[in-house]
Amino acid sequence: MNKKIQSALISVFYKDGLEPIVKELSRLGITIYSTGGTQKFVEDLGIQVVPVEQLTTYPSILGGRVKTLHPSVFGGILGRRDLESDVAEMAEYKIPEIDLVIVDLYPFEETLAQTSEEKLIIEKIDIGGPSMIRAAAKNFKDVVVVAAKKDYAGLEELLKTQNGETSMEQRKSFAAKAFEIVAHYDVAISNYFTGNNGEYFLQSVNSPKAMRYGENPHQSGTFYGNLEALFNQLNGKELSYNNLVDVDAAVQLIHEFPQGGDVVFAIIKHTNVCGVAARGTVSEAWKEALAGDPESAFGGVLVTNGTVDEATANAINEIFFEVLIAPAFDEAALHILKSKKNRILLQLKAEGLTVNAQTKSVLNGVLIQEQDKGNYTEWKEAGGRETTAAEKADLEFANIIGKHLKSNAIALVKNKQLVGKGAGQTSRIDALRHAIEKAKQFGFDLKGAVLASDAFFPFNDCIQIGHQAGIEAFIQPGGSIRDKDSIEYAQQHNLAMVTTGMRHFKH
Ligand code: 93A
Repeated sequence: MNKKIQSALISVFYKDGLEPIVKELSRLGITIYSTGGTQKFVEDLGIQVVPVEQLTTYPSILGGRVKTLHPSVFGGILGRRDLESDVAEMAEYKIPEIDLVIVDLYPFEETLAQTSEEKLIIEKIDIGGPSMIRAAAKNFKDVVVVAAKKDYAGLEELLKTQNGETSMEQRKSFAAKAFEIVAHYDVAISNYFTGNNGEYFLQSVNSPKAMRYGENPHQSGTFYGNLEALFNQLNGKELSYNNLVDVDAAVQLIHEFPQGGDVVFAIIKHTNVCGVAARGTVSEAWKEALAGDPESAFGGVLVTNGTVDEATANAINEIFFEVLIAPAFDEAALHILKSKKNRILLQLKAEGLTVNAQTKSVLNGVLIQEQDKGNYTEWKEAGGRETTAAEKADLEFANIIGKHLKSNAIALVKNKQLVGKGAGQTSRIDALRHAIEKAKQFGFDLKGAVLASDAFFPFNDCIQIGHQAGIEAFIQPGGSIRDKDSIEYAQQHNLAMVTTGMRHFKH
């Protein structure tokens, strides 16, 4: 329902930006109530103001701690205009309606950044301001609330174009922003009291789950979030902190391979893929994933996008692993896999992964970033020849695997099987050397294998070493100022090279 603003209460800490709004209010003949400093600012513009003291019948007391905290103010904001008993009470106590509340809170965070003196900080905890904001936002059916300077422009526009009228939708949208602002403000205060760890806030937004311990037994650990939406746990002990970290890596990887395409099986160790293969059946994919690095697989987290059948269950039952994740398990497979009561079996729900952001703690704060979605922005054949169809399939596969390995990462793939990888190395050459060594250790001939790199080649050394090992097709983002060194090498030696335009650092 549209409502016309007839009165406004303005109480702002910083007065800048207020002038055009006050002028609009005055033009529209809206009664303005204000607190001390704001009152002076408005009067200085030559505009009439009713001091809030006239409503409260009190002066500002306790050094300004109590200015607006009074039934006449809160009654005027909270009174329901369409409720007979509210209207009657407002008349009885002579409470005027307040249709618009504009507040700019005491700058708590700014003060915190400037001083460590507790007395000064505590005085900057605004009580009246957030209370008025909450009251006005609660009564959005009748009241407009502007709770931060950044919303002044929106209000001004609205006053100009709608002549003081607002729709229910607009008032509700202001209310939503207002609650967000107050929530943020309170979190900053709570962080100050709790020592900046934000733990209390996290507890209030998610249901925390204490872990047995963190990464090591002497570290405590807690998980915040919702696993039930993502998995049905069919067997095994409680997921540990480290399990969860690896399960995350496993699920992020398997999401790259939607069901209905290749059947993929992957083995994850310490967040890195140590074995992965795409095949026609789950049991073949498992066999080839394991063959890629049978040594590392021990104790890993296994994941597939296919249904785990009896043959696969029998095969994987022979090795020790912590967790197996799959969208479905055959009855017979479950029976076999459940033979070990600690073994964690997770049935992955299709749409369960809802969080789009990654968080990481750094110093006194938290970094948040979007997840690394997509694999390449372009497919540019920059080498001495075009890639063959088989190479292209392997390059695409390798590129995805490289994205899920810790930087610096090199993935060597042959026939959609990871045959060697180097991950988490401080130099790209080391990552490649390691990858080649692993491939040789498990008997792979790298002739016809392809190589993916998570970031560009600054020199042509990796191409040379790869070429010497038998690799003839490469995929990398490109973008180095010395790209041409590796491209020229590829052209001179008739090697295929694809540049993707998309780097996949993972630190
Ligand atoms: O100390 S308070 O929490 N007590 C109050 O009753 C109160 N009412 C408004 N602070 C209060 N305010 C805040 O005063 C507003 O949020 C605003 O930041 C500031 C505006 O004061 P002035 O108009 O006197 O500059």
